[in-house]
Amino acid sequence: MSTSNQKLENWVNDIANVTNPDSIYWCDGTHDEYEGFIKEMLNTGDLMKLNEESFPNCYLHRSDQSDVARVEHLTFICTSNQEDAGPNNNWMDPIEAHNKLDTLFENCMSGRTMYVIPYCMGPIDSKLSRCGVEITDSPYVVANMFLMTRMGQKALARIEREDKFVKGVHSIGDLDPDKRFIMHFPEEETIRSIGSGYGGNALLGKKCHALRIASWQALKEDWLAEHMLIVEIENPQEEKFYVAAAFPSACGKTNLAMLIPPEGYDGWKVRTIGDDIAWLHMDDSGQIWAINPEAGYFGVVPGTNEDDNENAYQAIQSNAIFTNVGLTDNNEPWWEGKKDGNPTIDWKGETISADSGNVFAHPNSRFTVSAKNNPKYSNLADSPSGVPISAIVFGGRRSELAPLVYQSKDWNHGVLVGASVGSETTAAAAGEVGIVRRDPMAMKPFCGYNFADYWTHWLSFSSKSERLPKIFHVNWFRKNDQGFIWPGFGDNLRVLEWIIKRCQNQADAIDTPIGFLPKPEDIDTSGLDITKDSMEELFHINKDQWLEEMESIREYFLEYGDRMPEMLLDEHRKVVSKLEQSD
Ligand code: GTP
Ligand code: SPV
Ligand code: MN
Repeated sequence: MSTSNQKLENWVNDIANVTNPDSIYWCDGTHDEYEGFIKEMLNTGDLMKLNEESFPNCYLHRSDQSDVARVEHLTFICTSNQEDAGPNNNWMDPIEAHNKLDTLFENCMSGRTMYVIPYCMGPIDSKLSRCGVEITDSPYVVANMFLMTRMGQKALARIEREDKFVKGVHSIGDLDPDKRFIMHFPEEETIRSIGSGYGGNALLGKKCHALRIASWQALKEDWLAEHMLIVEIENPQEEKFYVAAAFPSACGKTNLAMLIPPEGYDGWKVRTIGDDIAWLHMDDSGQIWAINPEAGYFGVVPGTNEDDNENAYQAIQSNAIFTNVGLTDNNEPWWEGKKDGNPTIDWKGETISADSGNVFAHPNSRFTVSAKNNPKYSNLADSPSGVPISAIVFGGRRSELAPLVYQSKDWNHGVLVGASVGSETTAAAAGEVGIVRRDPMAMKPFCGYNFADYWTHWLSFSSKSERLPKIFHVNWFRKNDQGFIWPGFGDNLRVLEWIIKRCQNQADAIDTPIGFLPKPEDIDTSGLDITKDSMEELFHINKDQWLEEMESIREYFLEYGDRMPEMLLDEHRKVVSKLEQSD
């Protein structure tokens, strides 16, 4: 196979001339092809077959031990003007970046096959979808892209029709962390990634294209590319609602997207549209619609079990690729939080004992599965027009401060709520874990341009529509000395219920300086083992702590200088003055 599109053909040849592969292979996206790649990787040792009886068609991949997470310090946005990348991004001059990369990519594929993956982010026949082509020398990347995107012949046909695609080149290089770079050229709509085979660094359709490049395109074309799950919630009256929620990496998106209603919530149905990325577009009537550009999940494995997240657990029983989990004595995958099995080998392949303190799965170990594996997959995930969004929810991992849920006063205040998200860092990115950092809209690692311009773009929607989604903030992670106060997982539906009722004007609220809080009786806690005191603790607003938080947000905003939208600073001042006046 090759292509009738001259631009694509020329580009592939240009890359081949630099990288010098032994051969070029165009992926057609068929199941047979996938099976072929799996077989090849079993031969090379890139994959190991897991217990065929209990985990049919499941495989284990062990990544290089220095290559287990996204690397934000090696991720760059290369715009001609540094200001356009903003203080939120590492920046490199595009000419300097290209020079550096040209040296690194020279002959990097010699002795290897170069795979060409045409892919479509979003339903193949949706006008909201965008195509790309990833060139890679990693069969593991091809197999993951097969499970997670719509790739192959149909995508190529669309690219040939549209004559437009994002260009991504990836090579594992020699996996040397000192020669690892994930570079984005939004003005050229190109991505170059070298030295890592892992997740968001290497599966270029995901964070590199669908967020960093797409957020830039969305700015130019007046839409939004966000780090959001999309969940469908049907109430007992059979009314359906669609909620989009942005939480930082490893803060609960996949879990919320696959939620199972708790006991007592008879008649409620929850289905998944997407678990990580949403593209939001406004129609002529002012309604926001969302598509999930992905077709599969690259999910956090640790903590996945039949009690907390049965849908995800079911989804990974067959046809899954596991990356960096441990193994049991009968060759099943094993991870912390799994209820059964006798683990003996850790993610590095070393035999260790199950003594306390020993960890078998890497904290950022992941599963890759097609979205169709999810028992609660919604067919509307394939709908070309997407789904209408009623509510946007922001959240973070905050052991203190942020209440279980609150609602913004209006859209502009909601933009402040999103821009103010802070969250404790997790293992999803290399670096220290558990430190609160500002992660506006959960997009700190993913916004392909200056956050100040991004907030201005968000604010611009307020004048465009009377039908904007309501904006909320949640925190499942507030702690006391016994650990998490809120049970979380399925019980988060109790909070979503209030959110939906607010969208329908069916629930009251308490007006506070930080936003609208539920009345205590409006969060249904029946059947829950939680005291009234704990509920009060979950909603407690500590004025001094909040004033401190607002001050740290103000200081953060100052980093954005002149580009900072005055409207957002106004929203900030309003909250501070209301806090100061409160008792
Ligand atoms: P990325 O794929 O990195 O973007 O992560 P994500 O936002 O999809 O996070 P995910 O749903 O995979 O959850 C990450 C971790 O948070 C897992 O270990 C979960 O067990 C835990 N978690 C998710 N939801 C809850 C919750 O409601 N309460 C508590 N306490 N933990 C949760
Ligand atoms: C995240 O880190 O937000 C992920 C995993 O979803 S990765 O694909 O590595 O970005
Ligand atoms: Mn993510």
